Amino acid sequence: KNICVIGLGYIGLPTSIIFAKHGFHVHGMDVNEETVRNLHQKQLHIEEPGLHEALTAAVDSGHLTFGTTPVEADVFIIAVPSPIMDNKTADLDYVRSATRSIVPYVQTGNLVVLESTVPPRTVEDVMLPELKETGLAIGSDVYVAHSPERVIPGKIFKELEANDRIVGGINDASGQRTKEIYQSFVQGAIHVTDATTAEMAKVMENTYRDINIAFANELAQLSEAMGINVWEAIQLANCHPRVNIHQPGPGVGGHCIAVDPWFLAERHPDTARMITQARHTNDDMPAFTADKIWHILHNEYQLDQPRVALLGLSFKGNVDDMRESPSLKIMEHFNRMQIDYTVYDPHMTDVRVPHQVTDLQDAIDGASIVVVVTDHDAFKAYDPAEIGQAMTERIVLDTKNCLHEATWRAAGFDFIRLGDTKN
Ligand code: SAJ
Repeated sequence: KNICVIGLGYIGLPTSIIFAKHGFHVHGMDVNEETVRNLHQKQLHIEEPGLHEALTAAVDSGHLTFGTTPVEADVFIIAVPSPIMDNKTADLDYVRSATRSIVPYVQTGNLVVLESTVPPRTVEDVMLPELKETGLAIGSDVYVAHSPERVIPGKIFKELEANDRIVGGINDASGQRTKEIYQSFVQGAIHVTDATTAEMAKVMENTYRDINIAFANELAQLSEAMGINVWEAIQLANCHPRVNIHQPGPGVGGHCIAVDPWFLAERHPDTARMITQARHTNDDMPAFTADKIWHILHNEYQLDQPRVALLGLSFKGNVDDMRESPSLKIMEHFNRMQIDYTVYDPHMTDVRVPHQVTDLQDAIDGASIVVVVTDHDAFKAYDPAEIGQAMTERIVLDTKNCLHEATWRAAGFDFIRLGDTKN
């Protein structure tokens, strides 16, 4: 069978590769000409373990081609962005235009699958009206389904195969046909339902995480006020067989968990009260973190001309993605509070980020405090004795509870943790 994948980002590209690996002829298309030009030369625009090798193998096998327009195929898979707009409603223009772009190519017997995460009812209310333009009977000539991606960046290939998959058809025939396609590589169970329930289930997963993280962040703030180490307390509470509290931190980043809850809240804000509150709680964490740093510098240590070495730019450990990163928001607060800083990330540099240095040494030279906001493995491996030598003071703030406290203390550091005022 032939598959045409629309959108070659974090989801579309690995999905194209995995279908190609399992014997399908896949044509991946993206409207970004540079992306396609690079892929022709087997060059990547994203970082993901195993991606380059897998891309090379798929292209060399002759099963994977790329272009900037769709082609005729048996199956169309849409994996385009569905971001949030400033008014906290979903921007569905990419989904709409991707659907529109395949209309001239869709023929009787074809299947169209949406993988992008979207507000419930998007397949029914946004995609189907576009697909009607094919003039074909929707549901009997053309089959349509939502099969949301659920993979975590950093482990995409593993999770594509291992995770259970939800398939939501606009009717039974659409669901069954979609299941058959994904069965080629999914080792987890494939659960078939209707399109709107599938959309809801996917958004619920990320909202569950967001609410649970907001709860942890609230507990961190309460713990600071009460002289408790929240990390220790959470660990103890999680010993209970039915408790699984998530981890606090400087905020929730990424393009999924910080976005998808709004897809539930947008049409019914008065009902989605807990969801909306959790979003605000998590969105307030960068300000809470920046305030804490200001307090450390000016009230606790009363430093003359303090400078912060901010470690971490990407939104989570070991990835090179800074979308919605708490680090960016903390820097905005630093600018407003006139806190002097440099930022360093071993996984990424971005010309749009001011005060970014490409060398650890430049970040710590003359710094008064090291603040870790991303739990990169590289940071855990640092030698605090060496770092301390370059600094004017030895203060470290660990917002992710990822550093080894005893080692830093042994190197003469005052060790401060977010959510911890014990002792
Ligand atoms: N975070 C915390 N505390 C935690 C867990 C995470 O503060 O206990 C923060 C992280 O530091 C990060 C953010 O939340 O800033 C999100 O990170 P993540 O690793 O939890 O999730 P994502 O956004 O990379 O991927 C999520 C995953 N969803 C779930 O785990 C339910 C992934 O499976 C989805 O495919 C992905 O969203 C998506 O595309 O929707």
